[in-house]
Amino acid sequence: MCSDLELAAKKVLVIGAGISGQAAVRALLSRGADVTVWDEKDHTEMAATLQDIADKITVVSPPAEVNVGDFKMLILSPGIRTGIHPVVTALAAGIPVISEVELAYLIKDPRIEILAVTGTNGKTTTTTLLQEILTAAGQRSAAGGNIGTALTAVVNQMGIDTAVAEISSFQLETIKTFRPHICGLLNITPDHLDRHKTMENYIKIKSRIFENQRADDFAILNYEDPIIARISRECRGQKIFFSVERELSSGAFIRDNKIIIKLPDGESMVCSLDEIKLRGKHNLENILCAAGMAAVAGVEMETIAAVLKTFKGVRHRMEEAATVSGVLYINDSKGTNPESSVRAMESFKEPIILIAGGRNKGSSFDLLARVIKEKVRALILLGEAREDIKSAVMTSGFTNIYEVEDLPAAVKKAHQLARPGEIVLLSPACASWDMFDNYEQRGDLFCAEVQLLAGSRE
Ligand code: UMA
Repeated sequence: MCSDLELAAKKVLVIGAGISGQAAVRALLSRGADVTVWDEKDHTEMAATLQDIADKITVVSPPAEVNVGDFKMLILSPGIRTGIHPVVTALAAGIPVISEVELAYLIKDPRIEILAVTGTNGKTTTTTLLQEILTAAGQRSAAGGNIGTALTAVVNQMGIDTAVAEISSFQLETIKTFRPHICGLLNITPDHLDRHKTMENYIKIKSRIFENQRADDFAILNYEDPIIARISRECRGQKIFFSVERELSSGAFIRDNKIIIKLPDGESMVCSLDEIKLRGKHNLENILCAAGMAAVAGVEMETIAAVLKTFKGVRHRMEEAATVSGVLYINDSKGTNPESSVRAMESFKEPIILIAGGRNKGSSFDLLARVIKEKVRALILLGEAREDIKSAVMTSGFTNIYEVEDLPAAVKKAHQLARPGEIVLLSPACASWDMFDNYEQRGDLFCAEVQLLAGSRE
């Protein structure tokens, strides 16, 4: 649709000057585009992040207006809703509006293969694991997308053959031609409904991961997810299912405590479940998805097994922060929706002191409340959503609740309450955006506070 030549001197408006916007700006500039950046943040703050290219771009933020009609294309950062003023104006005027991920797809060297992972939970673990497997197999790959490095920056770098892309619903909302050769779809449960409004709309957006696939592409799909089972009918690629519950006639599954991959060219045993480091059924799903994608990409079973035996997971996802006075502190700041936090709690047999709360993204806390009743000894709540969680939890009959103002106070409270052998789990079930820039910042602060506790014990 849009080759390098077409971008030369083309007037492009990039909306949002965060990680995605900056990567888009740099990729567009290197192809000769005439770039303007719009952001709600004021100029001075933005100038710092774009300092080295400030003289090559135009930067606009309110109260200054941007004349959308001047542009031939808009590139949206994922955090930008399509309902905001410049986007609505562009759409009404018929100006193409695409996500930064679509831009990455359009500008990439056609030899770079895209392997994409989406789903409500488990994306980062699966993406990271898959990329590590590809690296172990000697493939030149890099991970990008919702994982913290913009996909545009990844495909813009020299010397890679494969981009492993973690893709969010925000990024899929405004794709046009984005077509991963192999995609993995982990699960679909309610999330981001404050933005996507209805579950049906969220499902529709998630299913866009395979909307441009053709018969020679592959989709690795969770057999046990009823929503995925339904939308998989629309998939035109070759469908390969994975299941942690049952043996499948083909695909990735567990038999006699062993991971099996059965593809048209034969069946292989990858490794025994006792040999893998990650805990929890949800992680087994992530493993089957990554292993299935790697197998389809041609990686040998021995290589997949070798990585599975050493892979310990990703930061901020069930990360062991420290053990203090016999209490294990777990940073699961990436638990940004109720289902994710439920999975985290279900991974432990020990009593849990749970720290939860943040910004509600339109979720119901009913299931979370039921699992809290079953698994949690004390609940510490903070952030905007604390009243919503409190009321759901009290309805379930759980009353050992403490409310605090901020995360350091939550860690202190947890330290007072926890007994040796128990778990202190930060798994907020909410976005971080009421108190932090992102979940990484929230997790880092948690780990730092836990380290202070550990230091004071020495
Ligand atoms: N901004 C506006 N107006 C708005 C919203 C944002 O002007 O209405 C501006 C902000 O002032 C800021 C910039 O846009 O300067 C931020 O853009 P952004 O929110 O799209 O964030 P990026 O820094 O570009 O990071 C994004 C993803 N963030 C979101 O989707 C919210 C990152 O995912 C991703 O890693 C990064 O691109 C690189 O691809 C984070 C995330 O929270 C991890 N994702 C959500 C999630 O996982 O639940 C979807």
